[in-house]
Amino acid sequence: MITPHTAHMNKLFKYISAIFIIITLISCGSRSNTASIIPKPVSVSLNNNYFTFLKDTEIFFDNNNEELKFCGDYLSNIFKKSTGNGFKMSPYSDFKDSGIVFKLNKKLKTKDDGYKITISTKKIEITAKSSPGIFYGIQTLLQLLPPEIMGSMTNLNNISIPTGKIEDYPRYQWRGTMLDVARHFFTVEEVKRYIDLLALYKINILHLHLTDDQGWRIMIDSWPNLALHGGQTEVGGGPGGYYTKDDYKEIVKYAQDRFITIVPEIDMPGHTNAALASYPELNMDGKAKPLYTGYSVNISTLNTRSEVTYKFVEDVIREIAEITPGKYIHIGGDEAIPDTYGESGKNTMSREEMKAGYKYFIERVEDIVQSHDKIMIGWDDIKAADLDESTIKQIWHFKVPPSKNKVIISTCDRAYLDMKYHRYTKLGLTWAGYIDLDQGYDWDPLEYEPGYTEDMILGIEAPLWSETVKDVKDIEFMAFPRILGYSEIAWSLQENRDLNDYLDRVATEGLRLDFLDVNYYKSELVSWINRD
Ligand code: TNX
Repeated sequence: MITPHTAHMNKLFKYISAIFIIITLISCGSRSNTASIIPKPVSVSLNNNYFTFLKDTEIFFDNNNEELKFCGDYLSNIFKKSTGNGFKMSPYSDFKDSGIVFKLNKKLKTKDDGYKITISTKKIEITAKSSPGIFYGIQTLLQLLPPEIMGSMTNLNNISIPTGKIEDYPRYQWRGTMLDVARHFFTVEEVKRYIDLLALYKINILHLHLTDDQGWRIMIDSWPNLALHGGQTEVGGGPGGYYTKDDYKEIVKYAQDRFITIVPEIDMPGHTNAALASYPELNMDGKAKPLYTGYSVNISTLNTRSEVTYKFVEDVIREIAEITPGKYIHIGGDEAIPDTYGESGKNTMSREEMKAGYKYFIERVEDIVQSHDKIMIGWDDIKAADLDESTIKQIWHFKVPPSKNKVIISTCDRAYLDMKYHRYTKLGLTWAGYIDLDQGYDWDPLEYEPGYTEDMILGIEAPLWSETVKDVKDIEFMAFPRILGYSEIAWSLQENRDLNDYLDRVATEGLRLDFLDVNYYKSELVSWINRD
């Protein structure tokens, strides 16, 4: 029997259920509308349908384009490794209505390196102005997939991604990191592994710090002892090593395929003990120095007033320029006025003469770099010289007022990957402070110093000095997950960035890093997701 009371209750029940359904729909909608992507794209709009990858899913692309072919193979190989099944690559003209499509469109409205992804139930289309954009689109796509996709043979079935649209482009053109292969030497394979990981986060610059007091790591044919003698040890006295020119070219090509430019650094006139140990004529007192395996800085300088020095610089820069397709050569220039000089502790120049010699050196080396059609980069110490406007300053510690020279921001208290995360971190140094994920992430390069505008800043670079970093597991521990934040600072719009939202996405990224077998730091700031 239906009493007025039960009728009322039924109505109430329907009403409550309706509200419940609406709330559920709204929350499902918003859940699938957001995605955990690092660096955060400009805009993401996903909905409730799905594209499912099948055994016979094909990639369609302009098969005359080698870079796009690389992109297709790259995506296919990741699937093959984790599911046993890669994708057939087919010419664009064969496309009917379903599959994955890479499309280049020079007129696409986006910034350089930008891309758009449209996902429908039948088709995933990545469009970009040029191939790097397609590669970055693939990285975003990979982050929409289950983390298992980054692992090997994990029995994945029915892999699907939500339909929708992503539009994206980078804030800065320079999205870099630096690896110090001088304090400790890393093999070609170790560097390649690092490059693979960097590529996942749309990083496009790997600066290699190739020479320092403790080791010279690249063969220079006209001065072979640099590598043969100066490369035979490292911090702590280990065996060191050096890259042959073929090794270096292999690294350059491996990086280039992944749209990463290698920027070689030959640090001068300071940080040159390995060179001074290899050739007596480079020393002010004409005597070769012993090899050095400690980690003090400010201990060495080339003789800035000797013509032999400039013959040496010309030969080294020429040989490096010949094997470097990128536009840039970094000449270091940091910490070049030693506190004491020579084995006896005696300087053959006064401090004032050394400062004038430094300025003269930087200006002359700038001419040499430019004569080989390269753009010079130096650490901010080079502001002491009168620089050509094409030269780039890499800011690490000095306050550098805005000038005609573009800058790369690498401030040591925010962006140094060799600083400890906190006081109990085993690896790393502390002189610039502790850098946990918040300190590393929560800053805006534009606010570095008043007076800078966006166009004066090329971008950011996070250096990993390797005094305490000995192998690839150590590299991973110091770089990950911090480097995800640097990739986001360099790529994502400032208004799209938020620390708590970033820390949530790092948690999801932890699952992918697990499948990639990365030895990353489990910051207490992140609520890591337990896989079971
Ligand atoms: C300063 S940063 C250096 C390096 C050290 C580093 C250690 C810079 C241009 N010079 O030589 O390795 O500190 O954190």
